[in-house]
Amino acid sequence: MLMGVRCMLMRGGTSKGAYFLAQDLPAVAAERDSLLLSLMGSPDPRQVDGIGGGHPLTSKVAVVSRSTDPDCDVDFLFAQVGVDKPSVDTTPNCGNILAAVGPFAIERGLVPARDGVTTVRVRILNTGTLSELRIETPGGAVEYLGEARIDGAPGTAAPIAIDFLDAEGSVCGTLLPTGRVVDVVEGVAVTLIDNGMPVIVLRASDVGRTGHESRELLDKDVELKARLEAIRLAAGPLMNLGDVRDKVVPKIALVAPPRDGGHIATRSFIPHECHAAIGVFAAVTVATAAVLPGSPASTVARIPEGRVKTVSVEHPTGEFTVRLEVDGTAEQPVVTRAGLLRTARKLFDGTAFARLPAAARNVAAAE
Ligand code: NQM
Repeated sequence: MLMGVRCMLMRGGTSKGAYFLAQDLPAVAAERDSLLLSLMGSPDPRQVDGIGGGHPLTSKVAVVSRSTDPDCDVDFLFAQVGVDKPSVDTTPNCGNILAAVGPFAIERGLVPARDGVTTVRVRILNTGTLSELRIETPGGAVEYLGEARIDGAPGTAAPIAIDFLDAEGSVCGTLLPTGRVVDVVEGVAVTLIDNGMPVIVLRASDVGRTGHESRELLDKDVELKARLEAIRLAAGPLMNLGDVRDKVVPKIALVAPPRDGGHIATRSFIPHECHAAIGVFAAVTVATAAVLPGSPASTVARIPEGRVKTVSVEHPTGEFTVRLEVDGTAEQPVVTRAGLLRTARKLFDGTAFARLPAAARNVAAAE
């Protein structure tokens, strides 16, 4: 038996996902997850029997509802659906999928659109992080087309400005879970940091790479991947994440001196495949690591002066600009707000079909 679920397919930044209203999915997490696995076609490297795109960046889900927090408009639960594993991980944030939550909430009538620009305040349930999205809504309808360009997504589209108000320690509890700017893990100097995403930041040169290699080359680099996974497994408990063998966090960012006019170069792993660009929260977190004096990232970055810093993070398909507002002292800077620009697009709206899980089939048959 097949089960139809109302679903909107959207590009959010450099990712693509299936967007659902929470009320259209089972309330029990285990039932919801088995439904999502079937809808996306997991586990299967090609996700051919579902609507997933066969890659972590296109195997994502957003579950959206009116917020129960009077300070927010909507609640957003992000789910990373495994491609070749039957996993649904709601531990991390996803700032790319977040970008399309604003348009989706307006399209589904959760937030009334103003004539001009509509601000949508989103609480990310995975981590409790608050964000503010500004969506172009001329005449009270979402405008997807426009002139904004983000590297990693083709063409141009209407801009979506996003501000994060409190991303620090989103999953690890504090910005620097070990209390240190530098730790040595498996013989490599790293910063273990979470400003929206738990990330292990290390110099590419410390693992014998330039940090300017292509994504394809790095994805084939079996020796590097084994070394990074050993670092990740050792870092997990230090970051308050426990055994991370089956978790998608922490991610890993190799950093290097900038080469294309930016402030720092990155190659990030999410965590086993090299990202085509860089995740939103990963970019914010790497930029934050780069402003901390003495961190491995600070030794390769060229960070601009001033309290408000516009940091251009280079990645395999271009750059990602993060605006950081920094307080504190020169020795101990504190990032108080992070802002950035994304775009999003509605791709498809309709009904997605899942194979009804065995348990639900029995209930349906008995009715
Ligand atoms: O870091 C990739 C992406 C992401 C997550 C990943 C993201 C983020 O590019 O906020 O956006 O790290 O799996 O969508």
